[in-house]
Amino acid sequence: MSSANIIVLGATGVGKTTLINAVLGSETLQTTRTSEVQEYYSEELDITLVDTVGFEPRNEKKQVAVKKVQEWTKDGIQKGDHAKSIDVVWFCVDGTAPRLFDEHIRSLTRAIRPWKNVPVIVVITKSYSETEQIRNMDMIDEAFAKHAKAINLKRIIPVVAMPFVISEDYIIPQSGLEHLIDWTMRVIPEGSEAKLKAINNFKIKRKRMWAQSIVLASTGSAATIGAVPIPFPDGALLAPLEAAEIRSIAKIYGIEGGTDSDNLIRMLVEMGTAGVVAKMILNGLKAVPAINIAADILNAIVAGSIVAAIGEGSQIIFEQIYLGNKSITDTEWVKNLMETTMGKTIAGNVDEIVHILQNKGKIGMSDVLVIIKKVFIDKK
Ligand SMILES: Nc1nc2c(ncn2[C@@H]2O[C@H](COP(=O)(O)OP(=O)(O)O)[C@@H](O)[C@H]2O)c(=O)[nH]1
Ligand SMILES: [Mg+2]
Repeated sequence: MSSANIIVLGATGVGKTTLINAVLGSETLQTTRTSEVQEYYSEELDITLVDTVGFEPRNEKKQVAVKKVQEWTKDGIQKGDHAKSIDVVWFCVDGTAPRLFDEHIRSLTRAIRPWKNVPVIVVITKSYSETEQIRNMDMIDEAFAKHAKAINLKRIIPVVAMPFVISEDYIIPQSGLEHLIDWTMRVIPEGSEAKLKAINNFKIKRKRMWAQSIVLASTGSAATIGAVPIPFPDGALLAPLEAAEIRSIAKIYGIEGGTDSDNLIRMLVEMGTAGVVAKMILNGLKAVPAINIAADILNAIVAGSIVAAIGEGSQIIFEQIYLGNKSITDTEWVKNLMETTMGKTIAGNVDEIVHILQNKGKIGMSDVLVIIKKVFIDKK
């Protein structure tokens, strides 16, 4: 039995399930499965997130979501069964279409009525635009002001649960999720102090996971851009993509918006585009006589591998800075670490790619990402 249940409410399509997946990641243990209410237990945080069927649009009389929540919590109320209590509510609002129907707030009030004073956190999902975030927060503040007696609103938190790829050189990474966890743990009635360590571990693991999803998205774009049937294209071709990748990972680690971080990011991009890495991979692959693959496929593998290796190296560097083990201005260290990481990663992984290629026979574009993902990303 977990120490707290967090129930996730809001309209259909606002991103409740995506949010839960992003917060809990692969360590999630799904303990129930009905179509209306699903419980996910996090061992790490010792909390259960409860996913619900969405509130219906205006004027819908059935109130399925409200009924299901009330049903789910019945034992909690009548028998004092803590496993079915509500300790915190995440009320989700879509940041790209933040029409906050008064009906939805009223549904929320009904659904949680038995839980007097339960803390409510409003989560603005899909908060891709920072200017809209501010407008949305004001609007939500105002909408909830009318319900101040019925709803114990603690905080409004904008989040991005999944990276949003706008174009090949523009990715909006995850954000706000740690803030959400911090506030959630803070408003859970007791025991949150003792969990500080667990929360920190949780954050580090999640950041790694989020960084990996950025690397994966970038690697896919790189393979597509790189697939040209000429001797390996100019490294500059990948520069905008690498810059977006590095910047997004940096942002996950809170490294952004200063001269020092700009310099660091610029340095990493320069290292990536210097072409040394590309040559290493290319030579490694071409040196194997048994392989006879088309130039565009070869280039796609090389481009994907470069971007995967840069992403991996950057993640390690940003994590060390985030943990306070290294300083952002320690450029010597960054340079050395990036060189060794990329060298090691690539040397090791090229062998593995060669091995896969040798055993695979005909390789198509669709195999490229699968191979790179398997070699660079999955095994970590
Ligand atoms: N890129 C991106 N897509 C999101 C995010 N949150 C939700 N979505 C998308 O929005 C849609 C609805 O999300 P879902 O979690 O199923 O909503 P639910 O009905 O509230 O559970 C899905 O297509 C998600 O992929 C996000 O943070 N980033
Ligand atoms: Mg859902």
